[in-house]
Amino acid sequence: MTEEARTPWTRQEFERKLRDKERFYHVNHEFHLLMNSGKLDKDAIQGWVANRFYYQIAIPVKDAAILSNCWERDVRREWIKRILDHDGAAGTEGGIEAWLQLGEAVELTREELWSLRRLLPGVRFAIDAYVNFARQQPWEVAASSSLTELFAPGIHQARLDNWPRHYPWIGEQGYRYFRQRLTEARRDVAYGLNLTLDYYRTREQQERMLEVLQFKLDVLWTMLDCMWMAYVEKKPPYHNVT
Ligand code: AHQ
Repeated sequence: MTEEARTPWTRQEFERKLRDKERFYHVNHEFHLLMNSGKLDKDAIQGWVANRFYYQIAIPVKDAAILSNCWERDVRREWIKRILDHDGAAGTEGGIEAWLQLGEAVELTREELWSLRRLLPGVRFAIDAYVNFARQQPWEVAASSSLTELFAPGIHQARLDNWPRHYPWIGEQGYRYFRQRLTEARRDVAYGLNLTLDYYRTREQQERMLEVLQFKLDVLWTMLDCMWMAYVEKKPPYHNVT
């Protein structure tokens, strides 16, 4: 191996390598391209909201898994904010409640979301893989896998910009989650990026982080592959044998 290939990237080079993975972010998946150009039908929008509900309720469990492996009080004091952002805390209802309101805004009931009746097997497997990754990996590695949110502010803004004119039937209360996530994601990324740039020191560790980020990008992309089959191709699992 050449000397260059063993030399650690500078913080700036390392951050650039992370950000260079943006093209793999699921905002570029054809399901999102159809969504943000108004080409999904109501069933597809409802299916996306119902399947993403499982992701939303999994995030606090994932973050609690990270906390359970972390012995650093200062890190826990910061990371616990992510759980409260979703579960709610004194005076704020939280992101899960906001997503339930998104469900009602697309004409699903809260009971339907909680029932997980619409949850596709492949979406469940992808999300469970992410939760189990957080349980099994060192807390720093699991924490750094949240950095797909480097690319998230744009995706929430795209929904706020495009949905009202493409999907006028969606109730106004449905946009609350995306608005609050814009600020929360930026705070989370600032902390998660700094932690990541500090933790991965050697070139080998830095290359490993690129693999960790790709794993999480794969989780998000695979979720939409499953939703494409079910809600665009109209070929959900077992469609031809039931
Ligand atoms: O709403 C999202 C959210 O709360 C989180 C937490 C974070 C993590 O810990 O992995 N990732 C994430 C994401 C959220 N929304 C997704 C979307 O497309 O609406 C994006 C997703 C992410 O980028 O990982």
